[in-house]
Amino acid sequence: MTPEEMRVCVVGLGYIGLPTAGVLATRGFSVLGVDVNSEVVEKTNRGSVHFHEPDLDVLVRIGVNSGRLAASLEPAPADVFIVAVPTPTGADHRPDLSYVEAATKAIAPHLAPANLVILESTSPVGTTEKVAHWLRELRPDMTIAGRCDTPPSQAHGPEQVYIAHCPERVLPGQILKELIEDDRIIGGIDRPSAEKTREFYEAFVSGRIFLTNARTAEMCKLAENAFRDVNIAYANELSLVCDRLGINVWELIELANHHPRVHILQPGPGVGGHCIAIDPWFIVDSAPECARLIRAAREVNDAKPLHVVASLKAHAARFRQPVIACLGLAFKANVDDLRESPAVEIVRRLADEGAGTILAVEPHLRELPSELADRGVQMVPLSQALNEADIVVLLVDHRAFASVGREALEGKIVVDTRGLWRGA
Ligand code: SAJ
Repeated sequence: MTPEEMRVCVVGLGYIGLPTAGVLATRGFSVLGVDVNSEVVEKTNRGSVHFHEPDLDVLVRIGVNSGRLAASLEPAPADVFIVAVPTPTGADHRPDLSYVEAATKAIAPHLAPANLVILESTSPVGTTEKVAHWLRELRPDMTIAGRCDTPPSQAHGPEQVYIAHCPERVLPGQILKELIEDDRIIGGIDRPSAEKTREFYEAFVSGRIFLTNARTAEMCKLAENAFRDVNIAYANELSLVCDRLGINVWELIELANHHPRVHILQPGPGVGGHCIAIDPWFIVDSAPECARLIRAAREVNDAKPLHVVASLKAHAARFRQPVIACLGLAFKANVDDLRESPAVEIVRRLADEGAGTILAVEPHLRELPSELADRGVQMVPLSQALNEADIVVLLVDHRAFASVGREALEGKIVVDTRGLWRGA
C-alpha cells in the first residue's frame, strides 16, 4: 500500500501525536487525529496548534488545507492506529496506564483484520502485552498478534491485528526534525508485527530502524531517559558539593570536560519535562530492589529546587521587603512547556513561604499559570523585573536572557542556576 492509500488514526494530539499526525499528512497519508479535549480537536480542524513547537503550525495548516489531516473526538476505521497518549505517574510514582487503556478501548470497535496498532507512548515494560491482552478481551472475534496459544493456522496470518511498540525519542524544540531523522527502535509483540511496523515507519523516517521485541523496546526508551537523568543528577550533586567547598562548578565542569573520556552535563535548578522526570520511576517501580542508582538520581534531581529555594530565602532574609525577580518558568530553554518545571516549583514555594515580592518573567508565555497568579506572583517584562529586584534568580537559560548585561545586575544579588551568565 502507498501512503496515499493508507488511513492512519493517531490517538492523542499532544506533544508527540500532533507533530506525528502533521508529518504523516504531509507525507500523503490520510490522517485522523483523535483527542478527548474538544478545544484541541476544534483548533486542529481550524489548522492551528495548541502548543508552541517550531514550524508545527505551518505543518498542521498544510495538512488540514490539503484535506489529509482532520481531528475528531472519536476514532474511526483505519489501517494503522498510533497511540500517543500520556503515561503519567500517580501516587508513589506508580505508572498510571489509564490513558493507554482508554485509548485501547476507543480503537477496539474499529479494528479490522490486518490492522496495525502502534503504541508510541513511553511505557513501563509489559504495557504492549497489556494492550494486546485488552484487545483480545474486547475483540474475541479477531486474532490479535502475540498470543502463544493461537492455532498455527491463524498465528502470523495476514488477517491478524499486528501490535508493536515504537517509542518516540524526539526532543521538544526539535520535534519535527527528530521525528524524521532519529533512529527508531521497533518492538513487535511478534516478528510479523515488528516487520509490518518497519514498513510503515520507512515511509517517513530517514533514520535507521532496528527491530526487537516489545519488552526490550519499552526498556530501551526508559533506559535512555534514565541515563540522562542519572548524568544530570551527577552534575547537580557536583554543584552542591562545589557550593559547599567554594568552587565554581561551571569552571570545574568545563575543565573536567577537557578529559577525552569525560562529558559532565550541566547542573540546573532541577529536572523537568514530562519524560526524564517521570520515566525512570517506571524502572524503579518494576524492579525496586535493583534500581538503586536510578532511584537516587531521581531523588537528587527532585531535591534540587529545594536547595535553590533555601539559598534564595537565605539571601532574602537580608532585606526588609525583598523583591525577587525569577527569570524563566519553562522546564528548559526556549520552549513554552511548563510540565514538571522546576522553575515553577521554585516560584510556587517562594510565594508559599512568603519569601518576598515575587516577579516572574517568561517571554514564552502571555499569562501566568493560575497556580502562580493565585499566589500573588506578578508577571512583568524583563526590564521591569531587573529594575525592581533586589535578588535576580535565573531559572531558565532562554536565549532572551543571554544578553542581560553586567550593568543591569549591578548591586543585586544574582543566583544563576544555569550558568548562563558565568562569562559576564
Ligand atoms: N537538563 C539539565 N542539565 C542538562 C541537560 C538537561 O538540567 O545538562 C534539564 C533540562 O533543563 C530539563 C530536563 O533536564 O529540565 C530535561 O531536558 P532534556 O533536554 O534533557 O530532555 P527532554 O525532557 O526535553 O527530552 C528527553 C529526551 N531524552 C534524552 O535526551 C535521552 C528526548 O530525546 C526524549 O524523546 C524525551 O525526553 C521524551 O519524550 O522521552
